[in-house]
Amino acid sequence: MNFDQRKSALEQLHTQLIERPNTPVEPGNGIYTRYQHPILTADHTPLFWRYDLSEERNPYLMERQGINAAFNAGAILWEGKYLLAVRVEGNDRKSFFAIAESPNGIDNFRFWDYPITMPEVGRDTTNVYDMRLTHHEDGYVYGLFCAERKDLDQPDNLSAAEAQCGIARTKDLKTWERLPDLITYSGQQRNVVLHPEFVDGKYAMYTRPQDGFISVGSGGGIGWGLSESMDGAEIKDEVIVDAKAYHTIKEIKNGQGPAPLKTPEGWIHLAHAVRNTAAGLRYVLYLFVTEPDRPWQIRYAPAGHLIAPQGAERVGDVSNVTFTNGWIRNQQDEVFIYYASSDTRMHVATTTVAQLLDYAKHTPPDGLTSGASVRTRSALIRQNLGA
Ligand code: M1P
Repeated sequence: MNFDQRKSALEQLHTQLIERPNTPVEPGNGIYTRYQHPILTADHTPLFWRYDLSEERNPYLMERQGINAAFNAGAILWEGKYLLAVRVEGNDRKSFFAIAESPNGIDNFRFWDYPITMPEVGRDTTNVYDMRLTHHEDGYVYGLFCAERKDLDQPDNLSAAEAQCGIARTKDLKTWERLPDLITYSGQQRNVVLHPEFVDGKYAMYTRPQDGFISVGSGGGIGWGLSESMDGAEIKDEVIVDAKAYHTIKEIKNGQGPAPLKTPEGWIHLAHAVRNTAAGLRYVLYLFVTEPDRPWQIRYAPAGHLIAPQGAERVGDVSNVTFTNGWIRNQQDEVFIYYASSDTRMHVATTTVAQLLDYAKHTPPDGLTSGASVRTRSALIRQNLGA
């Protein structure tokens, strides 16, 4: 193939991939509907991000700056479009954020021409990832994300890093104002999410205190705290909303997904939970509902996972992982759950506010023993068999 033939073959494949319709996988489990294809992969990124398209400079039409993965996306409904703030990871292992837009939320996701240029504050960030978007009632869209830097106290340990919560805000999703990182008194922070409303006149955040970079140590659980401001945000006191627990899906750690959805029956939360196995960590998604006036108090906590990696989702750069930091509720109260599989690609599952509340209210909570699980299952069987 000569240069022009290769270029047009690449363009054709790329267009086919982006315009490929996504079809629901029926009948599903009644809680949500999965879709046949991932909605975003590394191959969805524009060719002009990866190739030098000049024959003079790049006669072999080589990929000059490869993309490794597109995953862990924040989400927002913006001017009628479904927008994802995607964690795009280059072959150099560095992540950055880029907006991809779809007319219907399930297919035809197309990246904007340029990734987000995120300003720096303080010491330069080595890596940024997992942005949660919150359209706050103060008028700004906030992006809270993990800001990772080398741990300077351990110069000889090249894996020693520090995770803190980076904060940026925007009014158009194009130009971002970086604000100082969140200050807490819990060592490190990942999975911090801004609540969309003021609470007692203050900004409220879900946190995830942790002792180290990977291991949460004695920290962990989804925390909650208030800050007077987002420009110099500081949480002095954290309370735990949802603790990790022995022999549950969240035995090792857990973390808030996107900002919760407000309903008259409470705030619907989506989160990830991690447990250890002989094959390594297993990440699943779960749901809980907190009280309408006290978003830090759990009202309904269905047992177990809502979404776990299935089939091809189970394999990737970090296998056996589902992770979420974005969902969209549209004007019809349909909910688009955006989740990543195995730190590699993005998927969507669709449902409604009504279905999620029904699931939360009617799925038994975790009884914490096999005996308790048999009792709730036998009650269901008796109802169905009429005995
Ligand atoms: O590799 C799985 C996930 O690991 C981390 O999440 P957490 O701190 O909650 O365990 C993050 O690096 C996340 O991006 C990643 O998907």
